[in-house]
Amino acid sequence: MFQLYQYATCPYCQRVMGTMQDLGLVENKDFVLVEASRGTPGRDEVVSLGGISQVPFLVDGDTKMYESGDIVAYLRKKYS
Ligand SMILES: N[C@@H](CCC(=O)N[C@@H](CS)C(=O)NCC(=O)O)C(=O)O
Repeated sequence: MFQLYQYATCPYCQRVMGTMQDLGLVENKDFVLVEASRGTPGRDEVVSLGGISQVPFLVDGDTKMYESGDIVAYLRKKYS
């Protein structure tokens, strides 16, 4: 199960979540969404885990990734 740090109105997050939907991934089975708009504990976790205050941010075990395009490619490769 991977974690996606995101917030609803972020277009880059929406792009990643659209891909997750296309791939048929199921919340709380395949992934957990973590609210990470500015000023939230989730955003603090993003900075502490990845070093940059930016979303979307994916954590899948030891894999930590920013950049929606990279995340989309990673998920398509893993789940297609
Ligand atoms: N190139 C990045 C852009 C991501 C990005 O700009 N995310 C915005 C939110 S939509 C962000 O985290 N901005 C910094 C902030 O909210 O503090 C991607 O494709 O993921």
